[in-house]
Amino acid sequence: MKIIEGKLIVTCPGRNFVTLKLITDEGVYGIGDATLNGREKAVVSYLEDHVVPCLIGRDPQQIEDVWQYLYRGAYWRRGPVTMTAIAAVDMALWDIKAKLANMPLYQLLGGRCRDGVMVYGHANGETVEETLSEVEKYIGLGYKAIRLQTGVPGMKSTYGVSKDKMYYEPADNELPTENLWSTEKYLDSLPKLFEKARTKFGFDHHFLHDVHHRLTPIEAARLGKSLEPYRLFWMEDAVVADNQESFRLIRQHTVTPLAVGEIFSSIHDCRNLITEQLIDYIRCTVVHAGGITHLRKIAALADLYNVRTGCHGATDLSPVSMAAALNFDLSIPNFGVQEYMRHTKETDEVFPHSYSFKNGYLNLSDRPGLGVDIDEKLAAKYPYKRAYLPVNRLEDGSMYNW
Ligand code: CS2
Ligand code: MG
Repeated sequence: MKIIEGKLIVTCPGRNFVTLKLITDEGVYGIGDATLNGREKAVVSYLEDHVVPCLIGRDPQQIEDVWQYLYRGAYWRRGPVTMTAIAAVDMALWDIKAKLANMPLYQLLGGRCRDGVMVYGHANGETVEETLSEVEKYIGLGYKAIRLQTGVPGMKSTYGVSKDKMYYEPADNELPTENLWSTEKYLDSLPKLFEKARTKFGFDHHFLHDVHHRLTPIEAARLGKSLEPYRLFWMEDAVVADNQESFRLIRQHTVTPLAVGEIFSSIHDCRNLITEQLIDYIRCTVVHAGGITHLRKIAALADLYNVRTGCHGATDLSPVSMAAALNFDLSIPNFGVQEYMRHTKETDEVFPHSYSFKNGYLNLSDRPGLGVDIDEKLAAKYPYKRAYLPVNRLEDGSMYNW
């Protein structure tokens, strides 16, 4: 069996997605997500110009060998562009293998470890009251876990808080918009949100919060400590993790569980965080951390140190990534939670998929492969539109911290 073609499909049904389709001489094909938010075309070129030519004629069944060939063979290792490109190939190859086996991928990965995948949704509002009424909606929909974000009083806009609710899109402009940030105002206001949330809803639901890398280690330590009475499921991305050592300082001061890793591309980005037990949840994803093959190695290392997974699942991860993540989540022992930011109707139509939400859990059907496809004709109706995430400045105009 041979790979005869590698096609890149770029589409923008509300936001940009890059998909790799690998076609074999026997007609079976596999798809992989290759979307890197705001840097989409860099991955398209990496795949089209440098990876696909090396795949033509290769046996798609040799997944590990292809992974090693692309990772070691390039000489230039790691980094988000490289690892997203490798991830797309890896997902497509697992899709092919599972279709050949006529099984959903999670069966090939060892079978189910759980009945469903607990997911968390995003409740966000400009004010505490607005956020709480969003939380109520999510509880009404059956969610067991909810992320709470609220506007920082006195700041014009806050990342993660938008006017649209169930389907908001963080990459909001063709050039980066600029937000202002005040750590002091944030640290004063956030504990009040969780105090009110626990008073109103009690302790039956998991509550999470994303700091989006805005703090220094000692500020993060203070925040973790002040949130302890509200028993968060996790505090995410409290600091940038360029220095893995930063987490030692946070850890010394608080028992609020810590999550990090959505921007990591390799096991080496989190090796110390895991082996020194400095975090509780690792958020690496299939698409940005080298695919299913590499993510399973990260999860296996994490399992040795009681670190559970909590894969990134924002809207910039396509339904192809979501399907791949769910196969992974179902089959590993140390799964924690899966982020689930819903896609728009247009996106769901371009990527018909076999996962569905019920009572706080996502689940997959028995469809062979990853359980997701791409409608190429429909995809062609939505041309690429440049879009970026916002940037942040402190009130004095500097970009220090993150
Ligand atoms: C966020 C995302 O979902 C999350 O946890 O951090 O909004 C993230 O900033 C984007 O997915 C970046 O592409
Ligand atoms: Mg995040």
